[in-house]
Amino acid sequence: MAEVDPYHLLDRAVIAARAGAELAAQWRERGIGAVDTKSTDTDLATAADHAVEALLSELLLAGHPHDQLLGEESGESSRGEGAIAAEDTDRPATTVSAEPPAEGVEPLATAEGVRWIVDPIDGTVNYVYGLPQYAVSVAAEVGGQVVAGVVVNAATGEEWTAVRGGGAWRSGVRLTCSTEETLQRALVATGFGYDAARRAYQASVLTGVLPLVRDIRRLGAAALDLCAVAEGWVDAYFEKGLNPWDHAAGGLVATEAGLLVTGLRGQPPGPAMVLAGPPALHRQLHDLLVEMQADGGP
Ligand code: LIP
Repeated sequence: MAEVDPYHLLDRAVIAARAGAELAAQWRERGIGAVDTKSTDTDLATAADHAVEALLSELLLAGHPHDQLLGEESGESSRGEGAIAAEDTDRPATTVSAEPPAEGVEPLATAEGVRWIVDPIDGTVNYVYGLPQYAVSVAAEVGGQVVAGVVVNAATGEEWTAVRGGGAWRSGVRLTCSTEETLQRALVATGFGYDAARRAYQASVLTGVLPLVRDIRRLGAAALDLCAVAEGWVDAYFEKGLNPWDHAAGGLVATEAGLLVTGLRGQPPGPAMVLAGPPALHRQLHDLLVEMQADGGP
C-alpha cells in the first residue's frame, strides 16, 4: 500500500486549475472557437472546453502513469494501473493554495492511483455568453472518496480549495456556511437540465418550492453554486441531473464549510439529486424535495 498526502494532491490540483482558468480566459478574450451542441441544442461544448480539458489532463497525468482522469469532454482516461507513483509520496507538500495544512489530516494509504475528476469549464452557457460565472473544477479522488478539490472562477480568478478534514478556504480565509434555520427565510440556489421534458418537471418542482423559501437564485454553474453556499452567499442549493465533474470539488468545499451534502432518502449526492444545506435547514429542504419528488421525473 502506498501513502498519498492530500495536500500534495491539492497542490497539483491548484496548479492545473489555475493554468486551465488562464487558458479559458485567453480563449474567451480571443474568441472561444467552435461551439458544438451535445445532448440538446442548448447543451454546449466549445473548443475551449476541449482545449482546457486537454491541458488539465496533461498537467495532472504527466509523470503519474498510475493516475486516472474522468473529464466532462473526454470521459474516463487512464495511464495504466497500480499503486501511487513514488513521486506522490516522496515530495513534501509545497502547498500553492492559501490555506495551511490542518492538524489531523493524515496521509492516505491506497493501493490504487488517484482519480482526477475535472470539469474544464463548468457553466458553459455563461461562458459562451460572457456571463462571469464559469469555473474550472478539479477534484482528487482516492479509494472512491474525494480528498482534495479546487474551483477557480475563470472570469474573476476567485479560488476555493478544500482538503477533507482540513476546511474550505478562499484567499486564506476559512469558510463557514449559513446558520439560517428557517426555510421561509432561506435563499436557495438551483439549476436546470438541458432536456425540455426535464426542465418542465423541474419547473413543476420549483412551483412547490418557491412560495416556501425567501427566494431562488439560478447562477448557472454547479461548482460555483456549491462554493456560494460554502460562503453563505446563499443558504442552500439543490439540483437534479448533475454529473460527477459538476460537484466533485465544489461538494468537498461545501462539506468542509460545514454543509450537509447529500442526495435524497439516504442517498449520496449524485445524478438523482445534489442537496447542500446547513445542518439546521437541510432536513426541512430535504423533506420538501422528497414531498415534491424532486429526484423523480425525466
Ligand atoms: C452546468 C451545471 C449547472 C446546470 C447546467 C449545466 P455545464 O454544467 O454546472 O449547474 O444547471 O444545466 O449542467 O454543462 O455548464 O458544464
